[in-house]
Amino acid sequence: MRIRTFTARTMGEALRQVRAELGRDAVILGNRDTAQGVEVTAAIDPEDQPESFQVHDPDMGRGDLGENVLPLGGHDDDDLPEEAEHLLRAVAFHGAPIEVNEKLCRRAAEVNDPSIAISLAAGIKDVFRFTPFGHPGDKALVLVGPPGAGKTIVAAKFAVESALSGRALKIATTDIERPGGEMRLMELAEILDNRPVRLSPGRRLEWSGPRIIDTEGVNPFDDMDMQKLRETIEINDAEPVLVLPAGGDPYEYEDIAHVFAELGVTRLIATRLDTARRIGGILAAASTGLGFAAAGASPVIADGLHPLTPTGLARLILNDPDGAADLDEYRIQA
Ligand SMILES: Nc1nc2c(ncn2[C@@H]2O[C@H](COP(=O)(O)OP(=O)(O)OP(=O)(O)O)[C@@H](O)[C@H]2O)c(=O)[nH]1
Ligand SMILES: [Mg+2]
Repeated sequence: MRIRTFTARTMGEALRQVRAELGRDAVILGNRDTAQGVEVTAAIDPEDQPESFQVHDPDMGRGDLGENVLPLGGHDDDDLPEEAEHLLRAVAFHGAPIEVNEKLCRRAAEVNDPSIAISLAAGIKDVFRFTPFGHPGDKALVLVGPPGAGKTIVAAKFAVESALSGRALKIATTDIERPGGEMRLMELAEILDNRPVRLSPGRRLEWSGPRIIDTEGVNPFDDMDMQKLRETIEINDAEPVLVLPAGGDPYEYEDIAHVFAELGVTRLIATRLDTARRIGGILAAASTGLGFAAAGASPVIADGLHPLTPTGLARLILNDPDGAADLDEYRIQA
């Protein structure tokens, strides 16, 4: 299996180059705009390459294919052609930025374990950070993110977890101006006997133990929205945690991650992993440096949150049907 990058003025031109040089079976790993036009990265199993481009001597012809060529499957080129193909297609499917896909596949190729999940997990460890929640400290967490990301459900899941474990956790919400904003939390509070504090944005929650503040959905590109959030974070001396639903546009999510990083966000909770087929957006956001703190894979509050590990993420990327089941085995302790 080989990976090669093509640059051209237009996408059509680049795809013609891919077709001409690698043949019809080439797998497109990704593309990005460049100053010159567009860059497309494609991969091919040498057996599927047109005759004129087949390289029979592994050391010969590599130069012909350019510096960006890399073998997947070891030095005798194709120990695992099927697995390599599966890996490339699975990674490309999610639509993460090309640099991320390339890094994941290069490292996986180096590791070349008989299990592609293990090879991919090694790539994942290199590219992403994993920063699970430890024992609840006295610091406040502020859940931030775009509208509808799952912030309130995450807060509710933490509340349920704390009720189950018997550890006190104060919940507050600044989503008090929008009709119905805090309704779900309030309903839950009745059941849990843990009434959330209605907190005006930019005000301090007077509570010294572990606490979580749910916030209203914001437009990440609106300075006033972000300033209001900044005030809430600063006055509460809190750690902002980004909540992002899987399934969003990778480039949009990269931008969103950068904007929230300016607020002090260093980790994220990925939600809706149960409903999204493509997690390239989440991968793109995390590739900017945000650590994976936890995952949400159900709208049902009682299902709780789950830790995300390199192997779990690898299985999700590989669309392993047992991957989602993996997430169900563990629960975050609030
Ligand atoms: N399937 C699924 N649905 C989820 C998950 N997390 C949240 N949801 C649903 O996503 C929708 C939005 O969730 P909320 O928690 O209200 O999102 P929010 O970020 O608080 O939204 P705003 O406060 O309006 O910004 C709801 O219908 C939730 O039930 C998840 O992990 N899986
Ligand atoms: Mg909400």
